[in-house]
Amino acid sequence: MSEFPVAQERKVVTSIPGPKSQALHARRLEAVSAGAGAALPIYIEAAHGAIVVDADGNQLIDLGSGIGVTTIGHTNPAVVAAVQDQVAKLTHTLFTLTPYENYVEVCEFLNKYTPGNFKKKSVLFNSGAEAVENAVKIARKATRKNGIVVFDHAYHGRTNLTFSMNFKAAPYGNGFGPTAASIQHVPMSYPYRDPQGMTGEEAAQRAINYIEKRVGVEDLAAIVIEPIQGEGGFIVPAPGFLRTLSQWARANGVVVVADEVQSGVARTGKWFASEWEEGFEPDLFTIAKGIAGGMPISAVTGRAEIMDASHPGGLGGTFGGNPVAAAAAVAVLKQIEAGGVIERAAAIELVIRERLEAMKAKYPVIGDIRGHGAMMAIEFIEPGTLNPNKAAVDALVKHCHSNGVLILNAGTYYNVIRFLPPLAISDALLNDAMDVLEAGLAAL
Ligand code: PLZ
Repeated sequence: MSEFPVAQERKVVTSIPGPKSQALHARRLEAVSAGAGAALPIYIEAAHGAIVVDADGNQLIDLGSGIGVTTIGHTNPAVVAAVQDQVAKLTHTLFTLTPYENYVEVCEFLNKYTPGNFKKKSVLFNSGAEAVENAVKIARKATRKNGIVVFDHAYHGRTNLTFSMNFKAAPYGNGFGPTAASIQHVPMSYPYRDPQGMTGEEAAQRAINYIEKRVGVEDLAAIVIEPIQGEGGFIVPAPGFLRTLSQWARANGVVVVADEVQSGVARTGKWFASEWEEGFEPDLFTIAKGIAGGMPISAVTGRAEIMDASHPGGLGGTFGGNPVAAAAAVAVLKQIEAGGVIERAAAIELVIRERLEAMKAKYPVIGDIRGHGAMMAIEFIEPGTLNPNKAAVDALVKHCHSNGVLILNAGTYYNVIRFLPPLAISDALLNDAMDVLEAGLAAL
């Protein structure tokens, strides 16, 4: 990790948050809307590789990547070089007015590396929510139908349409006005909480029964599903669930949208998490977060005939596929294509899984360990029950933060700790972070 200007080591030099962060936070409380929360109010000055440096000089091990964004690592040298080069050359034209090459190049990459052996096309936006909004527009336009099915525990964004698609009304939607119409939630496959022994096929049939009764197929445009749910708690559906759903959708003329905003782009040890399920064939993918090493850009990629059903001028936005963000995306995608990145995600899983399984054997608050690659999670319970244990998660998150490990919670019941480290993290740093976590468990 010597390519980074900051030593890849954990260093706690003040209380966390330290005095400089506390002063900045006081300013923030005066200036910034209360609507934007702050999970850990330490103010970050720099981040390199897998280390985040705050205003007080504390160095934290990053196990969150800004919620799965800096997958390639903070200030990945190729990304920095590509951005610096691009920003000095061309920062904006608006692609739909006067286009430029790297937008097309990002689309070519995504068309090639998303799963599905058919002709694909892409269109670029700025955020995950914007990609999901547009995937819904595209599916509705192509099918001339309105209904959208989403799943329990889902998260798709904070805009009016996407907060209406989230499972949790609080905190995302409640009080923010009328929800969007024609959206129906159906049961997800949640192996840890479903009836014992329920197969993926059975869980899919349960969802299909809901869809057929509550929505009907006549007006159903699309099913939108995260192949591994992110905010919901890294729920990995039982094998057979996604395949059965997509086969049913195909037979009924329903578009399947895989929301890979959190799970995509090398995160899970595959290009896209949808590949973990044999026979699952999404028509459209929404992609964001990890695609550009921290620069804001997102995409909808999928079947050419569905993507082309939208009329010229129907899709777009001023900043979508901005050339500087696109340059960063090309730099990330080239590194994944060159090899080693996806393999690193798989290797990280082995380190995390071994440590977590050992902890699970010792600490009965750990109910479940799940995930793929560098997208792993622990679900906490009250020992001997299935009752969610939010208190344990809160205590552990606090312990990790105080000891220089940046860790994120998740889950409908806030009882999940998720691991989304940058893939640039070394085994030594990962183990150091796991030692901190384990000390917190022992102290519970
Ligand atoms: N779809 C699957 O995970 C974003 C939310 C952070 P945006 N998840 C992190 C927060 O609290 O706002 C996400 C996701 C999935 C869509 C989105 C939305 O992506 O880039 O945040 O709009």
